[in-house]
Amino acid sequence: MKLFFLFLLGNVLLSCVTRPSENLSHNPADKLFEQLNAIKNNGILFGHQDDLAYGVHWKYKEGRSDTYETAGDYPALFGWELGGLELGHSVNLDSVPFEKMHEFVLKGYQMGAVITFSWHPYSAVDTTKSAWDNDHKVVKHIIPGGSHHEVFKDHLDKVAAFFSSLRTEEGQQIPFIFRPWHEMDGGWFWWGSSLCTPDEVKKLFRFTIEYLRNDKGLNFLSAYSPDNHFNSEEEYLTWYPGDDIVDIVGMDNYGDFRVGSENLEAARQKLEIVVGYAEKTDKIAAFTETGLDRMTDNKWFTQKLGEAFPKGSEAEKIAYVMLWRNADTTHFFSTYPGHSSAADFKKFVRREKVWLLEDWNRFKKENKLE
Ligand code: BMA
Repeated sequence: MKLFFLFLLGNVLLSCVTRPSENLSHNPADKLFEQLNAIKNNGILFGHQDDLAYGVHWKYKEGRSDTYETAGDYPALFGWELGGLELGHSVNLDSVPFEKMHEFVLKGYQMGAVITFSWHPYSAVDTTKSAWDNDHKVVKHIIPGGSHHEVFKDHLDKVAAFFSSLRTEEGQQIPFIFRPWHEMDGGWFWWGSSLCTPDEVKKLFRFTIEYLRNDKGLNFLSAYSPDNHFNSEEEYLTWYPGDDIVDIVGMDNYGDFRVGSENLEAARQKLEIVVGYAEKTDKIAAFTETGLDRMTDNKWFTQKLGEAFPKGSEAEKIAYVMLWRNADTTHFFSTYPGHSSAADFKKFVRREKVWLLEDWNRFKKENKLE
């Protein structure tokens, strides 16, 4: 009898900490939200842009990954870039063929990883101008009512077609995060603070998400990610398009990690603003982009990056941190095998709450989140 009660008690306790898979949403994007939401306080996914496509000394070699070859496991999140897709190009602005990206996305999803997309689109007003054109106003011409709104819609149609093609063999839509109009608080993009008003950016963001969701029937998570130019929640929300549009609140931040002028305390406080807002509004908080170009600090991972979300801090409630791409020896933001920061990277990803793919998959399995 005693044993029976113990058994019952055990089951009751277990049902409190785990949730049966049947309770998970059937909609892939909602399920991804539930998975990411469950990480809060438990772990932080390590992500890397273009990780499966190329690394510092290689390109398009099946199974290769600078992260895997340095630390023995793949990232738990893969970032991909869409720039060029809107013009019908077959390769993105970093020469990644969209056909290959399609394969990598499928593969990453099958491995259990989270997929996120950034977008550095060409201007719909003058398609010879890249995302970094900060001399010509674009946003006011492409939002509803603008002279180039229809051209912009055509660009979005191309993005929608690509997103819609991301399906498993059974035809199920692969869930993903879309993070458009990032770093709008900086002055380097045509959608940045030097060329448009917060209201115009909000309109652009809203139109983009609503068009893809309502007109194109796509289901995905959206992410809002200004750069680091804010010191309060109010400033953080300057460009925010609305709680009904956004699922993930994030921040890109390279500036507070620049060697010689680091401000890790500021980086932590900004992450805490993001986490605080996510907590209030039931969103997911994330560190959407960071890294150190050429990784000129061998202890950067544990002593700089890790210090922006120290153990036990509120900042540690972010669901993921994504490092920018490893293009070649002159332009790389993470580590690679043989690099002088490799040992420190291994140490960083061994930190209890920093998760590569195996940790993430184990967590999902143990908590019936698959
Ligand atoms: C930037 C750099 C560029 C790249 C762009 C889009 O930060 O890495 O080389 O073209 O991102 O991926």
